[in-house]
Amino acid sequence: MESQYRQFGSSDNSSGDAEHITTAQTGLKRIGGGVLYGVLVLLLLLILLMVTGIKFSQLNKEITEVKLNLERIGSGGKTAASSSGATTVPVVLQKLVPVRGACRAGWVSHERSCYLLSTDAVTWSRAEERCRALSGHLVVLNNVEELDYISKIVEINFNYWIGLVEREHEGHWSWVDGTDFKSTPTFWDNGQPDDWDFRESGEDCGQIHPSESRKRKLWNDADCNLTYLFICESRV
Ligand SMILES: [Ca+2]
Ligand SMILES: [Ca+2]
Repeated sequence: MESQYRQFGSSDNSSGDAEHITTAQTGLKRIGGGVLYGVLVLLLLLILLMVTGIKFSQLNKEITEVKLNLERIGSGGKTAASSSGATTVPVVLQKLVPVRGACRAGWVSHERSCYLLSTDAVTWSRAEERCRALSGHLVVLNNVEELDYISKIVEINFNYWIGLVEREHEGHWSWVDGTDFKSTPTFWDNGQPDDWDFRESGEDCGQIHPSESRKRKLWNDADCNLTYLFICESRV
């Protein structure tokens, strides 16, 4: 009886050990499963973050395009601010075939200046460097006649950098050749300069806007690090 009891007891112990081992193994499996699950969740989160990041940068780009298009449409039919602060009806112009005159090959002549229209898009600084390397500077629009001439010879659908830059502090615009900004009329487009804060580095460089029809180009302040075509000017 005692031996039976012992036998029974011993058999009960070994079954208990087996159960402990099985429970421990199940526990380990669960922990292993949990870790694997955690790693998978982390991986999924990483992929999600990467996809969201890519989507956000695409969205950023698209918003920029939409904003530019809105500005373009806005400038297409609305009145524009003139130097006197009054509003004027957009001036429609005839396309002009530019002539070389006394200028170097590739440049076109108007009054006492020569102009070069770039065929590639670069940042504002690079554009000014390129003009200086050619003994000129980004175009300085001294008067409305010069702006109208430029408006007649550029491609109407593109933006072009001009020699206008905001240096020292916000709101202090200057011409690259040292011409006093206060001495020249201004042709900011409606609502410009807006130093659009969507751009990380603000908008400190001047350009002329594209438009749907050939008319007097108006100015916009843009992010200097974006790339656009540009216009150089040099004396005859
Ligand atoms: Ca000029
Ligand atoms: Ca702007």
